[in-house]
Amino acid sequence: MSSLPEPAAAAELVQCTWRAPGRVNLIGEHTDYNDGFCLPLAIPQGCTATVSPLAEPVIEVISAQREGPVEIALAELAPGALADEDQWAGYIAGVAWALAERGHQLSGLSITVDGDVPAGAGLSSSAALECSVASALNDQLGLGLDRSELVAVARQAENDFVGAPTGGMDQLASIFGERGRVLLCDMRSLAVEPVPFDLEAAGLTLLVIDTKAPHQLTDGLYGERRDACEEAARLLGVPALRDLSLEELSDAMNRLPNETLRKRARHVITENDRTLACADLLRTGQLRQVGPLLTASHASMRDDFEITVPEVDLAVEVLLAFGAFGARMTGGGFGGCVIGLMEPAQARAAALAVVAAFAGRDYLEPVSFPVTAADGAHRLG
Ligand code: GAF
Repeated sequence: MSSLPEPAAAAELVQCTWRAPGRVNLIGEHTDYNDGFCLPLAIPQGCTATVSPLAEPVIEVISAQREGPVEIALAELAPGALADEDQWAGYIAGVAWALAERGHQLSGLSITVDGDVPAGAGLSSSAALECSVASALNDQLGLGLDRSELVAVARQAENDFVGAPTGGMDQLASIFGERGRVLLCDMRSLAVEPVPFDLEAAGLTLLVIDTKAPHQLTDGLYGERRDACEEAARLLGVPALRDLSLEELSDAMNRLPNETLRKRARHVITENDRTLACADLLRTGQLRQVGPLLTASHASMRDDFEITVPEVDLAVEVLLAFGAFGARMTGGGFGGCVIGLMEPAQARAAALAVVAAFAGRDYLEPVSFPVTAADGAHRLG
């Protein structure tokens, strides 16, 4: 009688798969939530999300890396709905929630993810998850969202569903990434300028050392840094620290009431300046010359923003001792990864030297790998 397909048959009709990358931030750390500048690159490691329809009004989340599945009724989809052991699914369910919050009609969906960005290493495994899922849902549900809207959806999932008060750089990099380019991101206007970063042509390696020192963005320390920056901006009478130039630094230092606020503000003001200087050098193909800016950025994160840990400081020292043009921690900090810009011939010896130095101090064994600038979110099938 009815010409409608059976639910099970409908569920088999369509599915789509998208991949979105993690990122390395070349420079411009903790500047994004200060309306400032950052210079990330999308990396080859990423997350693949496959979405297919379900007959039942539920979101089913399956991860190749986790026990599961996790199932949430559409009617119950809200921040706080997930049990403690299912929190990992929040980055995925949160995207569906963000779409619903924006008025998009959801139906039952199965979402399967599979990623190879090391979790908790500061390489934005969470943005890779969110952006692959946002892109796949956009496609599957025919929502017609553009890339800027996808960034906003992914960020809403992270900020308001997962509860990590992050600044948006990671989602921008994951969606807008371009092979052979870093992205100069203006985090006030959200304008993105791809800047050439062809490591192979320059005869360089960007080596990542995952120090295995755990890193988390929901443990309060990240939020504390953010609060301090906002407090400094308020006391200095500007909308955000982005509004202060290097020329205004010494006046700002005189006006802030305590050493902690002075250090936090000095990091952000000098980091914005280093990031713009770095983009200027890269525009004219001077890749080696950015090295000292990377190393200065690390010193600023270590001494002023105070977000490094002994493992990352040691890895940076060893990379520099082994001839890196520049080295720094990348990402939110308090652990995670270090990057070193170096000659390919030096990379292997440097990586082995980091392993040896860590073994001597009883740190966990670090893992290293080179990265290149890769494409942002794209459809696989
Ligand atoms: C994390 C956050 F998610 C970003 O928004 C950014 O603040 C970064 O730390 C530090 O630059 O990756």
